[in-house]
Amino acid sequence: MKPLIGINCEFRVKEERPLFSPPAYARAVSLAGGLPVLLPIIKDEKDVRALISRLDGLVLSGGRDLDPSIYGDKKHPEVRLEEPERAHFDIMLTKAAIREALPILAICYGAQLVNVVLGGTLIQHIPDEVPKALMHQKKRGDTFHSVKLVSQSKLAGIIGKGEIEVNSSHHQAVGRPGKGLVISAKAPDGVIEALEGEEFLIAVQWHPERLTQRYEHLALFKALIEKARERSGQAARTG
Ligand SMILES: [Mn+2]
Repeated sequence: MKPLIGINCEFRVKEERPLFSPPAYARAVSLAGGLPVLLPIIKDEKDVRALISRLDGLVLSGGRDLDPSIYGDKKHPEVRLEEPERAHFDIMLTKAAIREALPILAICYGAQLVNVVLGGTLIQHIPDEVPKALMHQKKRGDTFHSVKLVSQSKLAGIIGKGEIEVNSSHHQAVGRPGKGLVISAKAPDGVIEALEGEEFLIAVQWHPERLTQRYEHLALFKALIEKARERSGQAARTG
């Protein structure tokens, strides 16, 4: 059986179709051998935990900005807040997934979400807080910057290289890493581009789902699905 991989959705209450997921996430999960399923916004915490117990892995997708009050900061004028309903659900989902050691691949806002849930902080607006910062805020296309992977990190093991080219579509970044998280990649300007934690928790600031034609980016999804498959096999034997 293919492992079941949950993907959280974007949510824009004022739009005609408020709940949606850019197709690249589900496509990347499928390409890597997983069965993708989009997750709606659920308000009941018990139901969120029940949902997590049915999944074999999780992709935390991109989004807007988290409320800086969560990590004890005042809001920068460039901050564009995520819908509170989505942020609330995402925080419950992430906490439950980490508690259950569900394999997680966290992307962009998803990486920032994981960091904040584990008590870390964010840089709210890179151009104002990082001296001589690169341009990280390209929306689309093939604009890249390089990232250096920390040797011996899980990420470097998955990717099999010390340096790769990534896309970049973020104006925020990880500040202080949360509890149990270590830095696994940085951009040349020092911006943290990836974190990793215990079990399988890989968080990247770039968008590997848009770069699956390059094996080093598809490799992140393949690693997630491999872990999810191992975990579901163990559950089947013990449960
Ligand atoms: Mn970047």
